[in-house]
Amino acid sequence: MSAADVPSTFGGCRHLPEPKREELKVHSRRVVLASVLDPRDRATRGSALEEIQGLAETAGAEVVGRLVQMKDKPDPATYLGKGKLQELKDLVRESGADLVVVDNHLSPSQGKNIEEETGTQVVDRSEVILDIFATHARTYEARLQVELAQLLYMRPRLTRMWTHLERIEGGIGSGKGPGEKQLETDRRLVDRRISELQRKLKDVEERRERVVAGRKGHTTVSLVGYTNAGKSTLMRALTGADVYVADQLFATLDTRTRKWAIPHWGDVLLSDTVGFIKNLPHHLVASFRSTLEEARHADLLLHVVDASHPDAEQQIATVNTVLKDLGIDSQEPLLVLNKVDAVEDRSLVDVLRGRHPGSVTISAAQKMGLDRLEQAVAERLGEGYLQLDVETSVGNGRLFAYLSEHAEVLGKEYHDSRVKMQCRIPRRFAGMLASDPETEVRNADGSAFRVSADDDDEDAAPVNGREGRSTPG
Ligand SMILES: Nc1nc2c(ncn2[C@@H]2O[C@H](COP(=O)(O)OP(=O)(O)OP(=O)(O)O)[C@@H](O)[C@H]2O)c(=O)[nH]1
Ligand SMILES: [Mg+2]
Repeated sequence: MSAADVPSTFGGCRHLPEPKREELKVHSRRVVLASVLDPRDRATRGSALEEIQGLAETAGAEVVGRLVQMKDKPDPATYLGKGKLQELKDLVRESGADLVVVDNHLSPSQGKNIEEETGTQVVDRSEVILDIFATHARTYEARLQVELAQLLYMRPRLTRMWTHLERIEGGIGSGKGPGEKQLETDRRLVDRRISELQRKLKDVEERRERVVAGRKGHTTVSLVGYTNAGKSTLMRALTGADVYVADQLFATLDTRTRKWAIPHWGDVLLSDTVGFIKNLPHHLVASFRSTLEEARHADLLLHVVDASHPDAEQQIATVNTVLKDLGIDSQEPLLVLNKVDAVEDRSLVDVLRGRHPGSVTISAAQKMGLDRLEQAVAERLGEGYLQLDVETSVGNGRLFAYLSEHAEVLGKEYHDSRVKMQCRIPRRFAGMLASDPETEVRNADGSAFRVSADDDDEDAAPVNGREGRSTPG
């Protein structure tokens, strides 16, 4: 097959009737994987192509060849060096491949140059991920997010699609050639669709923000982590939720939330989220902002790690970087070392635990260590709470309303016209209790409760309702 017969991504695409990228690029293709690896990056040398192979196979491809070049930096024009490019061309021919998958981000011109050299269509890592996302998107929201990410990826590549036409048909100094006109039309179409998608997503986001805000009175915990770490398996083990589990990358794209009853603590809402991966296209992360809204507002993040993976440490670092990029790094997540059943050499787990003090080891699949996890979660959640004895008159409706909104009442005793309650309350809401003249507040050990700077929240309504937003009651 010649290059001209192949519907190209980077090079000779003639038609772009719809600014949508609906067709899958990688599915049922025979692919050769190619990667440029920095020789200093010894850690990943052995497993260099494993992740991209997993991605390509999840996207439905058959891998028929692999090629790695050790080089400080990819070639700016052709990605691979000259000799390797020739090798790639031979490999493509010998293996009967019809697609080259490059394990990096390619500039539009790099992609086009490899296509011209090898006579085969080329896609990069981002496009494989986009393909998987497109296949796994189930909800309206996920579909909007994926289409937006696809168009944002495609837009800068439109230019290249038309330059060759320009060369063939564009007149010298005679205004705009057909390629350029077509390009303008396509860009306008793409831009219009991008705005439309952004508008629709904004609506979805606002709806989600309302849902998240509605959970204000509940404690929320979110599962985050590298893709395939076992987040959904853990969600299932803890809540019995019927979430999708698969040995696939990006099995989960939508956030699911379920009730999780933690012994000696109570109910919390647990959310499963989209997994992360290294070199995740930035616009893709941005498109999934609303899905990650739950994680942003969570009281606690559980960072799930596949402890049996040889690159576990690097995956932990990647997840931390993505969380930081998304601005979800105000709290230290609780590290959950999962799949310990699959680790043959236990000393590897000990190394991970040593490097990450406070982490918990579990096997979500075999439901091992879940009680320890629950205990650790209760402890971490408890850090943000105070246990207090609150005594007031039985007619203090405003106080009861305040407690029912912000606290959990663990016990109650009546003495004539007084009532004494044991409460668990987030620190930030505790300060306001002490401001109510009818109420006496003590710590659980009986000592007098004093307000510290941490225990005060400017947003919290005063219990006596004399100023600011008043509590109902
Ligand atoms: N051996 C072992 N396998 C596990 C364990 N937990 C999960 N798995 C397997 O790991 C694979 C991925 O599990 P998922 O729960 O889908 O992973 P995820 O983190 O939700 O993945 P994405 O949604 O793709 O980001 C599945 O094949 C699970 O059966 C475990 O504790 N031990
Ligand atoms: Mg999942």
